[in-house]
Amino acid sequence: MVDRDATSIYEEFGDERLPPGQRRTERFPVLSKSGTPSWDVDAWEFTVTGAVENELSYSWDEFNDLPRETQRQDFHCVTGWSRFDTKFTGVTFPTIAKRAAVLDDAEHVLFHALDGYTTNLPLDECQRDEVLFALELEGQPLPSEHGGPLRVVTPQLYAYKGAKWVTRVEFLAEPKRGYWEKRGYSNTANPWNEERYSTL
Ligand SMILES: Nc1nc2c(c(=O)[nH]1)N[C@H]1C(S)=C(S)[C@@H](COP(=O)(O)O)O[C@H]1N2
Ligand SMILES: [Mo]
Repeated sequence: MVDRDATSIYEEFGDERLPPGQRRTERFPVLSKSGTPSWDVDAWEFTVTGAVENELSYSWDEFNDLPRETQRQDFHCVTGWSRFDTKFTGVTFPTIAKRAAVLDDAEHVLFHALDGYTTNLPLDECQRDEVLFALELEGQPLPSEHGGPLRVVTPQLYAYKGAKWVTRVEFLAEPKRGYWEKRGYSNTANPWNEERYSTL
């Protein structure tokens, strides 16, 4: 059962569901900068910090009590593969942003992860229901190599914008570059415009 079919969002950006220069795969490759970090259910904490009225902190049990939905999404990796019809269950970004009461001067977001990875996005790009903090893949707990226990997915953008093993969301007035954005990958990362590399 899917609450939201997000596989048609490409219609906002292009005529083809498969973005230019991508190959479709049925597999789900793993791409991690430095392997899978370990985590401990008792020590795990998810925090929301920065330009918000309410800084938030959730334990694993508390995060699991948040309202969630199941979506069918496509997944596009900047290295050239796309995986269609992937079922993720999680908490939408707007659900979290609303609880934190994001301040007016917040315009950017930096996601932080257990492996030291970071990735940045404009707030507008995050404030859509398809941006999910995913807890499950195909109805099962998210496998650790794919970012379990919790990852972000951004089906409208290349997948490096979705931090695996996410533990902190930082709201910012000024943009800050994340791990790949500092290393030459695009800040904007729209697959239908082939925004793979930074032009600056
Ligand atoms: N924490 C963290 N998140 C990450 C990465 C990473 O190395 N660390 N890699 C990114 C990249 S480049 C991609 S393509 C996707 C890969 O997700 P997958 O391994 O589930 O396919 O995760 C993204 N999120
Ligand atoms: Mo990637």
